[in-house]
Amino acid sequence: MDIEQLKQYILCYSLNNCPLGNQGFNRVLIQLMGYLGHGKSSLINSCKYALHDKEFTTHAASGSADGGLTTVRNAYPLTHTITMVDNRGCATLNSFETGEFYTQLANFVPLNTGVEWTKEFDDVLNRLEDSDIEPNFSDIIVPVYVYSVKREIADNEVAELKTFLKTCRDLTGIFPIIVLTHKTSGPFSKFRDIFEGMGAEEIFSVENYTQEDNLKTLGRHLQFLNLIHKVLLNVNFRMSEERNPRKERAERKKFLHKFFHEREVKK
Ligand SMILES: Nc1nc2c(ncn2[C@@H]2O[C@H](COP(=O)(O)OP(=O)(O)O)[C@@H](O)[C@H]2O)c(=O)[nH]1
Ligand SMILES: [Mg+2]
Repeated sequence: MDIEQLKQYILCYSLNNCPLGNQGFNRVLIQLMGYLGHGKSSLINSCKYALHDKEFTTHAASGSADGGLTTVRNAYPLTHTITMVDNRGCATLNSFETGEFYTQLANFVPLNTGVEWTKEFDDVLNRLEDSDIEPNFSDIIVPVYVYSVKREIADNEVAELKTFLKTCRDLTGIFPIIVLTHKTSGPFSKFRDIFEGMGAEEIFSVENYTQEDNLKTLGRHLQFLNLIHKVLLNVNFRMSEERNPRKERAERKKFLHKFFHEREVKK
């Protein structure tokens, strides 16, 4: 596909055209995860720029220190079917942070509203129950993990990340697609090898468009369009089988209950 065909494929993508129909899903939710400052917001801005091609605009505020306790899990529609979600970043991958990530990934935290991070077991359970008031089961979730190659990575961190990524796979049925950012500022091929060793199936290295440097080139645009295209290929693969959105939501909820229960027991 050339760049125009690629754009058209993405812009016209509809779950209704899947071989078995939409099966009750109406949205592809690209869920971005990753440490603070690794380029999640910039990736959203870059994808929107590559797809819509107007002037570069900062949709997702980038570079701000959002280390507070409350945050908004912002959703940015790319097309009528595809939405990117800027999940709250974290600083480490301890069981508290991963628990918050899994809850966001499983779609049990509402979009576009302020969200308190919860440490207490009761609060965690209450939040899961509250999510049943307006349950969301019509999103097909695709996890994307963002990592900046400017950062060092320690051996114990590799082990933690491997477990984390595999859990994300179990939760969504898709191994997180890896996006290595700042590719011209670090040893991206070293990180490719590391993530491949963790079981990653798809690894993209990108230089995000930023306020400072948003000179549009074909290769740079293609990085982001190819990423979105790969997301849709994963969705097509999942949608080629019979699915039950309500049941899948229930499975995710059971998973979270088990995770938080085990964490509480350890504590
Ligand atoms: N040169 C370069 N800068 C980037 C890239 N990705 C993000 N940045 C910059 O890194 C900083 C943090 O990025 P941001 O998107 O806010 O990270 P987030 O916290 O994960 O959302 C910002 O100043 C961005 O402009 C990249 O691929 N290349
Ligand atoms: Mg951000």
